[in-house]
This record gives sequence, C-alpha cells and structure tokens, in this order.
Amino acid sequence: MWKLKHLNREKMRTRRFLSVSLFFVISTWRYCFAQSDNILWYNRPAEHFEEALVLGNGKTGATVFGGFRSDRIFLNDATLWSGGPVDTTASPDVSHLVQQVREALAREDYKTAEQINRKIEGKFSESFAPLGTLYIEQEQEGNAADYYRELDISKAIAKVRYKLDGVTYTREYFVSNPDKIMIIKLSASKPGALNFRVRFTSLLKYATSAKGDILQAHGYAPYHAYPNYMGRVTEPIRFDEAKGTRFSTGIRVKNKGGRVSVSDTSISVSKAKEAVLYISMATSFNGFEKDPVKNGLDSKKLADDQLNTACQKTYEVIKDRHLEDFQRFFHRVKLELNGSATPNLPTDERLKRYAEGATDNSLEALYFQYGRYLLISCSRTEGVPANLQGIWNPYIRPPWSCNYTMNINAEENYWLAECANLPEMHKPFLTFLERLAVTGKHTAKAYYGVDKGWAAGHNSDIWATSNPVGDYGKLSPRSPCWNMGGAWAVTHLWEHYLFSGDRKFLEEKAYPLMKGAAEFCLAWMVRDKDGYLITSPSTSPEAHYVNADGFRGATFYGGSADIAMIRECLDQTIKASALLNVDAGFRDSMKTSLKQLLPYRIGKKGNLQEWYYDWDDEEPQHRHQSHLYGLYPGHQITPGKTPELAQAARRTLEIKGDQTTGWSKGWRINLWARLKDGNRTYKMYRELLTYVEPDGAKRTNYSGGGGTYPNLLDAHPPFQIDGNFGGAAGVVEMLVQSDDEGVYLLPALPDAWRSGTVTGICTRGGFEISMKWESGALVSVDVLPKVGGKCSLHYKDRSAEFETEKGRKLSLDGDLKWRK
Ligand code: FUC
Repeated sequence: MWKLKHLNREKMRTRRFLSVSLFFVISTWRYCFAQSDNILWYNRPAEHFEEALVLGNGKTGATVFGGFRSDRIFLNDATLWSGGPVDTTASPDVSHLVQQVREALAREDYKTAEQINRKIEGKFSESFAPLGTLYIEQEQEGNAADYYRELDISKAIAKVRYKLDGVTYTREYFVSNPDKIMIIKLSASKPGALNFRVRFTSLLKYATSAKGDILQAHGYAPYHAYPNYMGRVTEPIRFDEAKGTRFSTGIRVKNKGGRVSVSDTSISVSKAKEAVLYISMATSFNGFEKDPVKNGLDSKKLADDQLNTACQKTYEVIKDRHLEDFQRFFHRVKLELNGSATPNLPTDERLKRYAEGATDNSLEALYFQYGRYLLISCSRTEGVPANLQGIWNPYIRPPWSCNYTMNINAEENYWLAECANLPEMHKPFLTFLERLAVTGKHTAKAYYGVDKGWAAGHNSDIWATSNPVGDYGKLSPRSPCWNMGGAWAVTHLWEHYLFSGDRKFLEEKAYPLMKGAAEFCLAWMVRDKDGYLITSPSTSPEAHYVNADGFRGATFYGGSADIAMIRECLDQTIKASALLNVDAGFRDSMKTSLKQLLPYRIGKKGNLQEWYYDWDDEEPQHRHQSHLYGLYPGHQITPGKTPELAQAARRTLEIKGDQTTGWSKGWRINLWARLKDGNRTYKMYRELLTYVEPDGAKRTNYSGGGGTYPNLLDAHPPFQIDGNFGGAAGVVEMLVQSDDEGVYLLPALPDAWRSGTVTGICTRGGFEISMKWESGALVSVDVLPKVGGKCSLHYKDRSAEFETEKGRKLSLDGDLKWRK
C-alpha cells in the first residue's frame, strides 16, 4: 500500500516536474522567438499573399507561405518585365496638337481642350512579370502542432517550425546578396524523417529539366502585357518565342542523410535529417536599351554560375556572409518608443488589437524598421528601382502593371532612403533617371514639341518609358497627360547631394540630369494674361475640376502642382549650377523665370488653390494632393517662413479628410509632420496601421480603405509598397526635419511618444543624429558630421550653431549645450 502510494506520489511529482519544465520550455521557446522587437510572427501558415513573408536581396524576391504539407514560395527577379526597349520610331509626332490644346484653352473651351489633349497619348508602359512558384511538398498525414512562422527583419531570415508525429520540423529561408542565391534549409529532429519533393511552376512560358543533380527551369516573359485597369481586352498578355526577356532558375539540394533524386520536373529528398536548397535566378535583361533576346545576357549561364559558385560554400558560410551584408545597413538606425515593450502576440493579432485602440509603441517602431527592411531587400539593382510592389508580385497582370508610377508612387518609395540612413538603396532610382532622360529627350520633342532637355510622363517601366501612356487616346487625360515626371524625379538627385555632400556625384551624375529637366520646364512654360509663367496644357495628377460652366475635366492651364514642381526643380538647379560654378547664363534665365512663376493662391475655402481659377473639385476628398508638393516633399511652404500658405495647406488637408488609400495616407503623414502637428501626424500614422483583411488583389479601393495587411505590407488596397515607405519616412519627419536653415529636433513629436531614443537618422548637410527624449523633452543629442561645416540645430524655441569637423561628434544636452 505504502509502496503504491509512494509510487503515485512519485508519478505525480514527475508529472508536475514535466509539466512545469514543459511550460518553462514553451514559454522560453516562445520568448526566444517572439519577444524581439524586430520579429513578425504568426501561428499558422499564410493562405494569401498578404499574409506571406517577403525576402529579397535587392534583385531576387521570395514570398514565403510556410505551409507544412505544401509550402509555396513566389519567386521574382527585379529585372523580369514584359516588353522590350522603347521604340522611339514607333511613336508619331503629335506635338502639333499642343498648340491646338493651348488655343482651345485660350478660348476657355475646356471640352475641346480635353478631347485634343487625349490624343497626346502613346503606348502603355510594360508590366513587372512573376518569375515562378516553388512548391515544397511533404507527404504527411495529420495536423501540425505548435506551428510557428516568423520573419526576423534584423536578420532578413524567415523561419517555420512545427511538430508532426513527435518530430519537430524546421525551415529557414533567406536570399543572399553577396552570394546571389536563395537558401532554404529544412531539418527534422529525427534522422530519416525528412521526406519532400520540390517543384517549380510559372505563369510565363517555361520548361523544366534535370541537368545532373540540378532542377532547371528556363522560360520567357511576354513581349507585351496590357494593364489590368483596362479590363477585358483581347489577348492582354502576348507571348512570342522570339521576343521577351528570358529567365532561368537552377535548384540544387545538399543533404545530410537520406537520398536525393532529380527528374525533369522535380527534386525528391527521402529519409534525410537535413537538406539545404540552393536556388539561383537570372534573366537576360541587359539594360533598358538592349533587346533582351538579340543583345540579352545569357540567363542560363548566369543562373548556372551563381548556383555552382554558391554550392561551393556551406550553408553556414553563406548565412554569415548574408548577415554581415544585411546588418551593415539595418543596424545603422535604432528606434525605441516609450520603452517599446513587445506584447507576446502574433503580429496579425497585434495589428487587430492596435486597430481597436490598443497602445503598441513597439509595433509602431516595428512598422518603421520594416520599411527600412523592405527597402534594403528590394532596392539594390542599378537602374532598376523598387516598383509598386517592391520586387514581390505573383500576378501576370498585376495591379497598375506593378510599374513605376511617376506622379507620386515611384518617388514615395524613396522618401525613406536618405533620412533613414540607406543612401545606397536610393541608387537604383537615381541611376534609373539617367535612362529616363534618354527616352525623355524624345518624349519632350515628339509629344510636347520641346527640343531642349527631357520630360517624363506618369508611368514608366524597366525600359524607361517616358511618353504619356493611354494607348493613343484610350485613357482620360487626368492621369497620362502630365509631364512633370522629370522635374519631380530630379529633386531626388539634389537631395542625395544634400545628404551626402558628394560633389563628384553632383557634378558628374546629378547636375546634367537636373539641367535637362529644368531646360524642358523653361521651354514648356507659357505666359498667362498677367504675364506670369504657367504650364498649358496642365493637369493636376488624377483629379477632375468642375469649372464655372459645370464642365468636369482634367485639362486646364496654370496648375499649382506643375508650378510647385517647376519651382523646386529650378530652385535646386540654380543652387547646383552656382555651387559647381557652371552655366552662368542658363542660371540667370532660371532665376528670371523663377521670379515670374505664377504665385500660390488661396482659394475661397481658405485652401491652397489647385486650379488656375478657384473652381470646385469633382471629388473634394480625392487621394492625390499634388498641389501640396511645396510643403512635402518640397521645401517651399513652412509654418515659419510662409505661415499663410502653411495655413492654406492645412485647410486643404482638413477638407480632404483622413480617409484615403495607403500611399496617400503615407503622404499625408509627412504633410502633417511638416506642418509640425505631431498629434495629427500620429493619428494618421495609426490609421495607416489599420488592419486590412488579406484577400489578394481582388479589391481595389480608391476612396479610403488604406491600411496594413497581416504581413505588414501596405494596403492601397490592393498591396502597394509606397505606403510602407511613406509611413516610415513620416516617422523620421516627426523626429527630425532638416532644410537649408538647419536641423529641427523633435519638430512634430506626438504626445503618445513621450519618451524614446533614436540613433542614426540622417539630415541634409550630412549630419547623423542620435537622441534621447523623456516626458516630451529633449534630453541629449549626438551629432555626427559626415561632411563637416556649419551645423544649425533647432529645438523648440532654442537654436544653436556649431562649426563641425568631419567625424568629430557633438554631444549636446537638451538645451543644445555641450554635455559634461
Ligand atoms: C495612381 C494612383 C492610384 C494608384 C496607382 C498606382 O493611379 O492614383 O491610387 O496608386 O497610381
């Protein structure tokens, strides 16, 4: 009896011990995986794209679903697009129509002007193509337990882990930039338990085959893809074996235990303990002006070479090199808000809780760092900037062709680059402009009759399309008939100079492009009845007016947005030419024109006037706000220097309201920050993080459905990455702003961020700022001069000026005095 009791007690004790240990193990395990500030995690596999985790090395993109029986990974290559080089001989010279539009406008005949303007349209831009999908299939019965999926954005590594029949399976995924390879490591806790098959499919034309122990896929992209917003058209996707960018993929497995067999359609691994997949991808894209077939790169050889070189390295070596490369960028900036305690909840649940009003400062910081993560992951290919979805797209007819939309979206993608200490990631956009200027010279002449400089319209692609799109009159002028793409985009070159102080870059790369854009602007402008310089025809990106006769249209003259962009472009080009001491005569003509630009006007509602006359908007809450360009990203309107205009811009934002698409929220966050209204900025930032159901690209909502998907990608809806970048840039604008007059510390600090620390924020003038604030007040600031020279700091009503030396840090207190 005693023995039995004793045994039972022993059993109970062991059980208790086991359950306590299990609890400890589970909580520690969860803690290890879930508590870092830089982790997105989930307790189930992704079903939709908007739940899947994105990885990339700036060229190769992977979207990981993490299914346990069948894992799906969408593969992309930044250089795989439909189409081929722009054929400038194919576009007819329609520039004579410009005069006809001008004459109609001079008669105030807007209907006729609109009709003729529509004829100044050319071919559509091309589309970013999906490379393929990888499936990892395991023949396993039953349901997985303890499923866990994460993306560690400080490592750019995704992980999946689950238990099945007492065996723990794990997968680790990353895409290495230094080794140009995607790696997936699969392992099982029990020897021989790993059995799976790898398959590749694609929506493009392709074939797979076995070459030794490699599974290969070769294929080609369409020679033309019609934009999805044109709805049903005959043969929207056109393939021709003799045309289109080629792509190649090679997959090889290195295994521990078990065996590997390769067929023409798959690779199978059986009875292994561990297996590492090496996946290489390449395309024949050889530059915007080269035919990808006749003068293309050898994608097969490239993919082979990348695979062979990578396979000579172990998984550990590739991983170490990947971490070193990625973290060199990622760790430059740190942000902590109010102590940033991270709740132990899956990211989608955190997002839902947050949308219901919960406080989650760590999620706010995570969203900011996620923007930086995305930019490092998608923007590292010379001349090939991040598109509307970065580099992650599964569709053959993606939303808006997944292209470069130059009337906001392409630029918004790069608002984060300089200030968040990622100038290297800005380069793909800056080098793209060199290409845009080449086709843009033709566009200026053939579409606008201007034989000086270059112009770009509202849509572009990897081929540097610059003409107004619309397929020769199929679109309303409100989007395509806008030619300020060049004027806007070149401001990024000047900004890169301001942040880096790189005079060589300014002289050799930036200035020639800036000058070309400015030359076009000068030649394009005409005089209004009062002698002011204006554009005619003009449109205000994607908006419609209602004129005095009740006519609703897009074509008019003297648009405030055009003039704001020209003002910024001329101002910067004047400064650049003076600094470089070149083109004195041209500088004088720019100065004269700058003074004669139509000034800003304030409308009857107290708003900043968008149209030449004080007309109503067809949609007062329209998502675009291009006439506020001078407030952000420009530097013409500030509450200090132009209080009336700042007040009018504020009124415009109030009339527009806060409900808008993702990218538009991203822009408004920055606009409110420049108005130095921290609480309103924060309100919009919170709204950008509104949970949006993951439902694929099914719904396009133009009026107010913007927010964030479970995988923290921005919802226009559908997914559009610019909102991520705009939102993250807005965080910087709340904490640090800079212009010609210096650096402003905590200029729009919201009450909700009472204390915090930030390191590594960059400013114009080449300073790196790290600071700490408590109870809403600045405690300390370190300024690291990367260039040297005068540094003016402003905090609330305090200002201080320092002469700095490159590399010698200033350590100041909250009064901007030297710290003891
Ligand atoms: C413009 C915007 C849309 C969308 C698209 C890519 O047409 O008005 O909202 O962002 O670009």
